[in-house]
Amino acid sequence: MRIAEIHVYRHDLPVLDGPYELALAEVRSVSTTLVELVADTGHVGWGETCPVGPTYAESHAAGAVAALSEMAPGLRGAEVLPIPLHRRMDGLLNGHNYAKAAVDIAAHDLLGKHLGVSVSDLLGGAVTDRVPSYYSTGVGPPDETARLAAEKRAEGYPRLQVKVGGRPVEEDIETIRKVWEAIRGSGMRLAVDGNRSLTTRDALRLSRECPDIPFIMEQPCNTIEDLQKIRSQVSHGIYMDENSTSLNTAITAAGTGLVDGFGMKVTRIGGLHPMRAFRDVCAARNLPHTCDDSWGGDIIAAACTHIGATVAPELLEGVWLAAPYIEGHYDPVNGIRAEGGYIERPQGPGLGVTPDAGLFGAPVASC
Ligand code: 0XW
Ligand code: MG
Repeated sequence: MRIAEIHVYRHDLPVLDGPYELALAEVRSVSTTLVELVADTGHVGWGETCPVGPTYAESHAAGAVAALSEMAPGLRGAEVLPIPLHRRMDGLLNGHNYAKAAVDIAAHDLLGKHLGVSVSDLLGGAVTDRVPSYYSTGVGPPDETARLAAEKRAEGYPRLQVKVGGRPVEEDIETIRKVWEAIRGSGMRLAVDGNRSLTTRDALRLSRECPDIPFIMEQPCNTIEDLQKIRSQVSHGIYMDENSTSLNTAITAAGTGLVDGFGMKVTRIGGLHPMRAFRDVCAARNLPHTCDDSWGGDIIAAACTHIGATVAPELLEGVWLAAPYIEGHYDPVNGIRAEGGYIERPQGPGLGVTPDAGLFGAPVASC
């Protein structure tokens, strides 16, 4: 099966009840990029990549469209199999994992439909049909964040991620303390995500002033060197998120014992094919991780759910969805939702979701 046509679409996703506050960004609306691959068999596959604004990671929406437009002509006629496809993409463009990921996801969808199997089967096989999610609060006032934590605990979420940073560390510490009061004893796990924003000084304070609260610190500081600096000085576990920009970086972080786990994004690492290798490296080192993305609609959500369903349950920290912050679904029937804090694995061949392409308007690039 070979690629016959490629279409690229842009679509806006306004943030419901926004903005979503990150330490280094205020997100009111994001622009997602969708890839539609049409095969010579007539099958159609969909992919998506959706940077959460231009400052969260080394990616931005216009960059995704530019990278895909650069690669598209050279992808016509390519075999729809992950290894030759990634080789082809790497021969057309250096880097830009987040754009290549959209093609990789569409290829998995296409291949699954062609073979009549789900994407999780292509990735080795699902071990569950009910995948845990986690809720992410955004940086907010201590009392409001604690109220939200209690609400999400009551809804059934097994894990909460509290965003910190971009303000005095005392307010972050107060927030963590109040959130813990709201969830302690419930079994809900806690991650404190600085999204690169903390100085090592403040990261050390945050850990030292909450010695009794069993959270993990997710990407507290900006660089790998900062993480190395605080590693031996904190008693809390450290997870890497934004710094793990490739399989190579993730292998080093896992192999050298720099981190205790990862917040991993499917598009940052280049798609489901590298994500599968990442999953297996983490399994070999017994390291927990998420399988999610920075933002996006039903396509990215389905991709994250399928890979999440293949992870050893004791190592899966959860699949985060932007769905609670987005109005509507691309697929009005089988759109991906978290209910009671868990996500049903989509059924049917490929990703198991069929977007209403009419939502996306005319393609911004086609060949
Ligand atoms: C919570 N997320 C998965 C969504 C936001 O875009 C940021 C991200 C993270 O963990 O950093
Ligand atoms: Mg994170």
